[in-house]
Amino acid sequence: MASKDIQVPDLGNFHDVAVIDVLVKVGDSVQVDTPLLTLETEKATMDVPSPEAGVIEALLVQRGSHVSTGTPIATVRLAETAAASPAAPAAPAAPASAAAAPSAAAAAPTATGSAAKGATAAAAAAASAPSKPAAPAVPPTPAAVAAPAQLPPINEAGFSRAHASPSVRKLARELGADLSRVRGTAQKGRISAEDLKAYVKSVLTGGGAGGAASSSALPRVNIPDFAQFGPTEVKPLTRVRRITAQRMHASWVNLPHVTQFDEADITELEQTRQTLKDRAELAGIKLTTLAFVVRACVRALQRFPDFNASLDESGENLVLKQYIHIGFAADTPQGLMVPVIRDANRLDIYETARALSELAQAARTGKLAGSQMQGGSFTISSLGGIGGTAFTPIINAPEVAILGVSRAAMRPVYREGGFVPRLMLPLSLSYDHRVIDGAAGARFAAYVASALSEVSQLIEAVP
Ligand code: CAO
Repeated sequence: MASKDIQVPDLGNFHDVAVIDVLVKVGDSVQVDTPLLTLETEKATMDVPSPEAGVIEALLVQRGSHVSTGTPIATVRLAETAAASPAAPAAPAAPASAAAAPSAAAAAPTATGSAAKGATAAAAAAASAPSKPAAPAVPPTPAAVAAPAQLPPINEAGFSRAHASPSVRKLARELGADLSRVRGTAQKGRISAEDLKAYVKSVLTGGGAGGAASSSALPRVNIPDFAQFGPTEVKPLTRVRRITAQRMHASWVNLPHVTQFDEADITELEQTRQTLKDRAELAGIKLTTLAFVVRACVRALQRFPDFNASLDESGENLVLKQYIHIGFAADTPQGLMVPVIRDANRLDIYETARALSELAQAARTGKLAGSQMQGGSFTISSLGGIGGTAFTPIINAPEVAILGVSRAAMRPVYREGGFVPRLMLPLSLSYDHRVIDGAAGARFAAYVASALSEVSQLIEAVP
């Protein structure tokens, strides 16, 4: 009996398409049109059917591989009858759902409810995406007919990041459901088929678009196919960046931010720092401006305890913390990390400086333990070593405030009838306006500025 290599049929302009499922294994008997693989493009999933009948002798791709037109998929030992009449390569199955082409669906608002309309949507998809192959004008599957126009369009970036198995991803494509909106309840937050069905049901029964992303009913940003404008390269976000993105977004949409700007005269502070720096260096300590800022914040948090607090789950109580754990943003090769100096109120200026450099070093070398990034009650984001005159930091929720520090610069300051050169440090305090009033925000920032200008209090021993 002869054997034959089965290849990926013509995929039009699609290249390097992801194999999200391999549907057969070595030894399986297949008929003509038995699905062999499921592929997932940006717009749809599609099954690749076998053009031959026979037995799978070898599999040449695996889940997670990327294939293009002509890539060998499997070797099939041909059944005798089939061997006598070689079949033409089969076209891939139709994209599972017209709704899986969100931009096209949006461009064809009448495309709902019937097979004919579904086909119109598929044609519209082809028309609106000239760089993609035309979607076959075939009636959509029952699932596609059932897919309602009310389901929000698929956000491709979010969909590809969603934690779900290939079969659930496939089902989501068939239903035209955006996985990034579905809350996963399986192990480690994985989205199960039940989660997906519950989400779709909730939307169809008028429960809203559901899911974490849509509970705030935010309009989605439409992501076009950038390749139509020129060459592109896809670079996956690092794990740290993905976590940062999620947290920043959660804070940005949940906390009403106000940023209060102020500036501190650190002329004396810098003179003192220069005199203490060499002594600190002998003890292996790098005494930077930031250590003084941490000390000033400790004093301000002791004076204004509402800034060292969090709203509880109900949003109706303020949890005042009896400890002062100060986080600071550190720029690392892996991305932004926020190590926490525990009990910063118990550390003097040298201990604070040592804690800063040890934690920053651990963060940069990937040696920071998870526990060293937890429990912060207030955060400082210092870009002073880099530059800038001001910025609006995003609060490290559930904390209620964050202090941004920009680069100190010598500036002419008008005092007692004349201009004098002073070293001025720009401060940007962002606070949660649900908890902190504008006047309190201004007082806190002014207090930090004044504490920084009274350096003797920052370097005195901690009781
Ligand atoms: N103005 C002027 N000079 C400053 C300064 C400021 N605001 N802050 C620090 N400097 C000086 C330091 O005093 C030091 O001077 P010397 O060499 O004379 O001692 C020099 O700049 C370098 O300091 P550094 O950056 O090495 O150390 P640091 O303690 O100031 O900061 C750390 C440590 C980890 C915060 C910093 O390295 C870092 O990663 N910054 C980026 C934080 C970030 O990405 N924030 C954005 C987060 S998104 O909101």
